[in-house]
Amino acid sequence: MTLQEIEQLVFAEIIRVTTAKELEEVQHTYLGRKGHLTAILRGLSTLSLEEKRTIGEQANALRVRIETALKEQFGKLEGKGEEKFFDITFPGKKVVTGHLNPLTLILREIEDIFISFGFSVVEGPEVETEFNNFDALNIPANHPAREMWDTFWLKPENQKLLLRTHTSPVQIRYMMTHEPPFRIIVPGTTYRYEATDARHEMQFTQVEGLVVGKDVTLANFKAVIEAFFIRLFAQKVEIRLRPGYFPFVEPGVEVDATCPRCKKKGCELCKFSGWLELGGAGMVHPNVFDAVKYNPKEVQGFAFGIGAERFAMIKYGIPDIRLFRSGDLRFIRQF
Ligand code: FA5
Repeated sequence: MTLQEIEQLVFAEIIRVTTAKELEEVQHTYLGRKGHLTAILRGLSTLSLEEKRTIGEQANALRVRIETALKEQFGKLEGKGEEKFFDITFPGKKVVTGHLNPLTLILREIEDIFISFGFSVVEGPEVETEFNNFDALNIPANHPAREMWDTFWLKPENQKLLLRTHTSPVQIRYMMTHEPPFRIIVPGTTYRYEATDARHEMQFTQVEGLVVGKDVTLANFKAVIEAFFIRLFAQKVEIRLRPGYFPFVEPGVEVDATCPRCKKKGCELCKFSGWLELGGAGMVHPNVFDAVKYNPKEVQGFAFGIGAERFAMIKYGIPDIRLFRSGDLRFIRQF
């Protein structure tokens, strides 16, 4: 077949076919291994240099046009002529969805509960100044209380920047830019340079609370934390306040709640004491109010700081805090 004959036939055939299978046959007839155009292209080597150039050029141009026409027609015929069978009883494909880390779940729940109590959710930076993390919180340099928080200092050391050891510096940031009365919680990541075990991580999460206004008392705090705990664990609990020392509160307390698992009978979770330690709290120290230029004679406030992983461990029965950031999908998929 000559190039002219091919050109006359092939395009008509491409348009005439009605199924993809027929079109494949046309493709095979002209462009297949033994196709008409392939034969001409293969025969080029036997021609003179002049013929090679002119015929070669024409043959290649024709091949491109045929391929374009085939492509277009394949597009039009897609699916035509094939019998379509749809089995409506065939089980659907399961859509694989991701899971939220239990830490995210507990933080959302904690935030929702406090929002329903009229609190606002506030955030602060994880890299803090020494002033906000320590000095303004009544923990001056060389004060032994600094040893309560093993700190990651950032270089260069003369800038006195650090990874916050607690969420309490956000108290300072917020009070310096807002006037009382207010109620806030501050969820956030915190860091301590300490050995890890089943209950301690170098990177963990705290939720700070701060309420400042006129006539705010520790009794208000006890009522709020009790209502919060009842909502989170959907059961009645008792709250116990023990004296505790934090330089930025006076008086300071350690907050315990009756163990939601054994209900005070004693179990592994509460180390057979019937009580679980939730965090620290107290009445904002006058020195802290001084640092943020509030008048301690006019306003009072309570503050608290609780460990979020601790709540998730209690609520979901997680035995080891290191699982949260392990990246182990077998852990995450359980939630
Ligand atoms: C504080 O960090 C105070 N800022 C809390 C506070 C705020 C007191 C406001 C008074 C007023 P503490 O170091 O105890 O306190 O930490 C509070 C909670 O954080 C602990 O009860 C614990 O649940 C959690 N936590 C502390 N260190 C770790 C750690 N290494 N890994 C996991 N959770 C921790």
